[in-house]
Amino acid sequence: MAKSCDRCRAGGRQAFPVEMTMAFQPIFEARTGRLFAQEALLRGKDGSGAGEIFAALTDENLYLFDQTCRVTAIGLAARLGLSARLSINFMPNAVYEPEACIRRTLVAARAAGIANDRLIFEFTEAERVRDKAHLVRIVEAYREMGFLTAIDDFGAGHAGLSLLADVVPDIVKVDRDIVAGLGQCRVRRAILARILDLSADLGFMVLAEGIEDRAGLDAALDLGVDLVQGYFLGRPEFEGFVETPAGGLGPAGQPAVCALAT
Ligand code: G
Ligand code: MN
Repeated sequence: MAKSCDRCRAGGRQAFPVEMTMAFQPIFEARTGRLFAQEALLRGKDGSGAGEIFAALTDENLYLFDQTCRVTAIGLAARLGLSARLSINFMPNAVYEPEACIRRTLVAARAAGIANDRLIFEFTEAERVRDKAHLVRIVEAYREMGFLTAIDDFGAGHAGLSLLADVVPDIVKVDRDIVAGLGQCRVRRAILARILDLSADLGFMVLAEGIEDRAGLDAALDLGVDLVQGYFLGRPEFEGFVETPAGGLGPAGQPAVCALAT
């Protein structure tokens, strides 16, 4: 507990190589084409990718980094007139005590007029989560606070079935390595279909991420995914929002949204 309080007091000044800001990428409802959420993706204020900032992360500044990302994403999204939900990536290893470490996020969300149930927290196991029980505790605490939760990159690395066995989130984001080439690959379609079977049993929504072409979108819609995200529908927008599926999506002469609703 003392540790988390020290970390909280250390907040304020950021010691990262470039000032942080966000790009936002839209997530759409598959059946209606309506905007479901905007995912906040870290960028440098100078337009650089997040690589330089990630390279400067240490055990000491991880907490401040994670807090800065959340507060930046919430503040900027509100200033841009967020109309849907906001999805934020978080690092389980940067959270010590869920209740203590969430305070700045709650303050930022309240100041921005964003209700807790409009915030989604995406977690993954990019580096093997050091303490699975710790992650489960965080997710349970977040749910009690009314946030939505999502497993990111499901099916890649360590973010797999054993993680799902321990925490059933509101949303499972199926990794783009499975979604890419969905239109041409029977094996990938079979995998996605079984994830959808699981979702019917367990009650989570399935999001296909990394949709890059028409064939991939059609295959995902045919299989019945709930949510879609990817360059084909909308690229991350630097300090801005894309709010309708990208042009050229629908058959000629039809508004793009209609094609998604079929
Ligand atoms: O791990 P996570 O899914 O949060 O990663 C988001 C990253 O994925 C961002 O850097 C974003 O630019 C990238 N991304 C989003 N959509 C696509 C896509 O359709 N194809 C590819 N290759 N990358 C994507
Ligand atoms: Mn993500």
